[in-house]
Parts: sequence; structure tokens; C-alpha cells
Amino acid sequence: MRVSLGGVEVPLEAEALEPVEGGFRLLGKEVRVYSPFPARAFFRHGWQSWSLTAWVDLREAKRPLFPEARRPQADDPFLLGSSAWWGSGVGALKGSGDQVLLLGALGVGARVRGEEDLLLGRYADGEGEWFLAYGGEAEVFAAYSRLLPGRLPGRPPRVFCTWYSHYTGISEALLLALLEEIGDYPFEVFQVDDGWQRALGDWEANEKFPRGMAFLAEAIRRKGLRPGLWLAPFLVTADSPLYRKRPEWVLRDQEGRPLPAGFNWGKPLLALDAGKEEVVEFAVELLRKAMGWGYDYLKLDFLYAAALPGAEGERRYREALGRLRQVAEGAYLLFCGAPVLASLGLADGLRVGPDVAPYWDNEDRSHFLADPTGPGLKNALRASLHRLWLSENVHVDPDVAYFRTRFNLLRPEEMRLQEGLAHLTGFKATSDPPSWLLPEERARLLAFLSQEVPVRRLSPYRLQVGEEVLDYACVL
Ligand code: 9PG
Repeated sequence: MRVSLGGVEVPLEAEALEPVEGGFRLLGKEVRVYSPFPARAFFRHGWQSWSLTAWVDLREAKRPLFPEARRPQADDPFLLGSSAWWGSGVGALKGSGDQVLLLGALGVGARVRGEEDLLLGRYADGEGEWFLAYGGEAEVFAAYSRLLPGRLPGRPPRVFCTWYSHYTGISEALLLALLEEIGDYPFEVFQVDDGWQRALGDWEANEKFPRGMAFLAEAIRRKGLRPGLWLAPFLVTADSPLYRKRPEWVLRDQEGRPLPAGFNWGKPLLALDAGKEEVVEFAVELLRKAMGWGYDYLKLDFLYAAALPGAEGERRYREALGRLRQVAEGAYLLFCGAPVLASLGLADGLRVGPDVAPYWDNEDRSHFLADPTGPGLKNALRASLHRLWLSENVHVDPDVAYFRTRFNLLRPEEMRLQEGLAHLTGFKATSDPPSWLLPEERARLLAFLSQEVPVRRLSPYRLQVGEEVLDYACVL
């Protein structure tokens, strides 16, 4: 069959077809759409928060991400393993002009492949619906986002997050001192990140938190802030007590070997099988426990583990996370390291890029290991910038902004680019302790948190933020 889209004829193969606002709705386990123009670039949508999301040049050879052990933590391993360009759920083509052809799944568990003359969409299992559109980049992505699930609880929060200054080096004494320090700034959430727990799977306060997590939550509340806590509910390592106690909870391959779930903290990671009722109950109890301590802002991290091996696991993921959403109805859930499209409608906030870091780029990892998912401002900006179209579905979290020059290799103009995304999305977070800041940096942090600066999108990759024009061409 063929359809007429924005004045051009587009041949396609699908089981059914109907016009909808802004394009067409297609049906099929596999659909093929033939491009009306020779495509040069493919919008490659990464699977989870940290995955590469950008326009890629179709004429350039794809380089395999190295080492293989990191792949499950970087993206849907299928996307990385194929020699063709595949994206997660949605893909788009661009030629020499401004027009874009977009094919996006309306259900979970789909992938889209891009070639010079073709967009091929495929659901991992079963039939599903698709959206097809042709037009300006902003318009086609906006039309797609309107058909996806959403949940926008008020405006995004202003967060002090402990990760990007103290990393795992946090303790009760240090956090109590930090709470004193930030008292004069209009934060709403004080979020305790990784470093408080005994081990992955062993979610009790470690010896650095002698009075326990409920005590800390109470101290945070007394300062007028909402207590936030980091959790990775579906992750364990081979030396986790939970793994030794419940080896049968771990996600395994056909041969019964634990499925690799990435590599972090210097160890290989394993995933809990979110298809098992006991595992979901464990996660439910974990959230209940954290909320019982007084935390009602939860950063649920490394969530891709609940969906491995990739698109095939997204239905299971959505069911499990739907259960967590129910028990934490009143809490703010920030999803991180999470399959992006499968999280819509469940997450309040969603990290849409890799971690920032106080440097621009780790070239060894980004370039020589062909891994664009590692911490660094360049990688973080690139992915976040290409996911701003999700802003009507979820609070888009571009990660924290930096104001400090202490312990920081970033140049001021690089930090501004990150600050610009925070102004645009409204998700304002930092990890900079005021005591690390110079007087003018403190003033800038205060203005960042307390002022609403008008933001105008001059083009998809240029922003006017207040008086300043920010050009993101350096990360494209
Ligand atoms: C805590 C951190 C912070 C951070 C999260 C997540 O691909 N990687 O190597 C990789 C490592 C760490 C990481 C993300 C990716 O960080 O995004 O905000 O909470 O965990 O350990």
C-alpha cells in the first residue's frame, strides 16, 4: 500500500492503516516504510536512560561497543550487537532537507531499523501499533509524544543530590553537615544517593549511618525538605548476600547461566528476574520499607535489569514497575538507567541521558572503546537534547547542573549548556555543596533555583535562555 503524507507518496507494508492526528496509525508485528527521499541520517533512539540517542550518519560504519561485558548496561544488547542501525521503539530518517520521516511504536517491546531508503519496525513478540509521520522534526516528535502514555505530577522538583560531589563517600555526619549548608537555598528534595546501603540487595543502612535511615529522613524533614533515597531494586552481584540466599531469583539464559547485566563498582552485575512473583514482592517490600523510613522521593536506578535481555523483557518490566507504581502512589518516582518508552505513564521523573561528570568527555571510553554511555557532560547533553520531546509525558531529568569551579575541569560555557537544559525542562538539580562555591557561584546557584528564566527554542539544537543564546552543535 501507499499513503500520502505531507504531499509525498510513501509506499509501505503493514497489516492495517488508518489516519490519525499528524500522521497514520499502522498495525503489524513487522512494518516497512519506504523513504520518499534518500536518507543521510537516522534518529537512533537508545533503549534506556544512558544509551546513545542522536542522529547518526548512515554512511558511516557502525563501531561495536567494547568490551562486550558492558553492553547490557549500555543499551538493548541486540541494538549493539547488530551491524545494522537499530533504535529502541522509535526511529526517524532525514535527508538533505529539513523534513523527517518518523516511525514510532505505540506499544512496548519494539525496535526500529534505519536504512537509506527504509524504516523497518518490529515488535519482539506479537503484533502492535505504530505511528507514522512526515514533517518538521519538532512537529513529528510532538505528534508521536501525544500518542504515548504520560504522567506529569505538577512541576519538576528542585533537588540536592549527593552523588556528583561525594559519590559513595557519604556518611550520616557528612549529610547532616550538608543539610546545614544548603539551608539557605530553596531546594525541595534532599536525595541520598548510592553509598548508604550495606550491599546491592541488602538495603539496610551501613555502618556509616549509625542511627539508621529513618533518623536521617527525620533530620531532612526537620529542615523543611523532602527526603529522597537511591535504590537499585533489581540488581545484585555474585557476592551479594541476597544472591547467596536466593540464587534462583537471578535472571538466567536458556542454559541456566546468570544473564550478564553489565559491569559497575568493579564487578560484574546480575539482574533479579522481574518475571518472578517473589522478586516483585521483594521490590514492593523494599519500596514500602524506604517509604516507612520517611522517604517519599525514590530514585529507582539500574531499572534496565528488570527488562533484560532487551525489548523482549519490556512487557515483564512494565508489569513489575506497574506494581511498584501502585504501592508508591503518593511518592515521587525518578526512574534512572530505565528503558525509556516502557517507563512512560509510570515514572514521575525520568533520566534521559548518561551521568554528567565534572569534565567534558572521557575520550578513551567514548572514542577508543566506542562507548558513548559513560559519565561526562558531552555524552549527557547529547542524549538529553535528543529526548526533550518527552517533556509532555514525564519530567525530563537531564541530570545535575554544575556551578563550582572547585574539583571541576568544565569550562563555564560548558556548564551553561547543562544549566540551559535544566531551565528548559524545569528539572533543577545540583550536587554542589555551597561551601565549595565562590561567592559569585553561590549567587548563580541561588538564581538558578529561585528564578524562572524564559526559554525559547530557536531551532531543535539552539536555545535562548534569558539573554543568552546557547548553541548545542558541539554535541551533535
Ligand atoms: C550511583 C549512580 C548515580 C547516577 C546513576 C548511576 O554506564 N556506567 O558505567 C554507569 C555507571 C554509573 C552510573 C550510570 C552509568 O550511575 O546514573 O546518577 O545514582 O548510579 O551509583
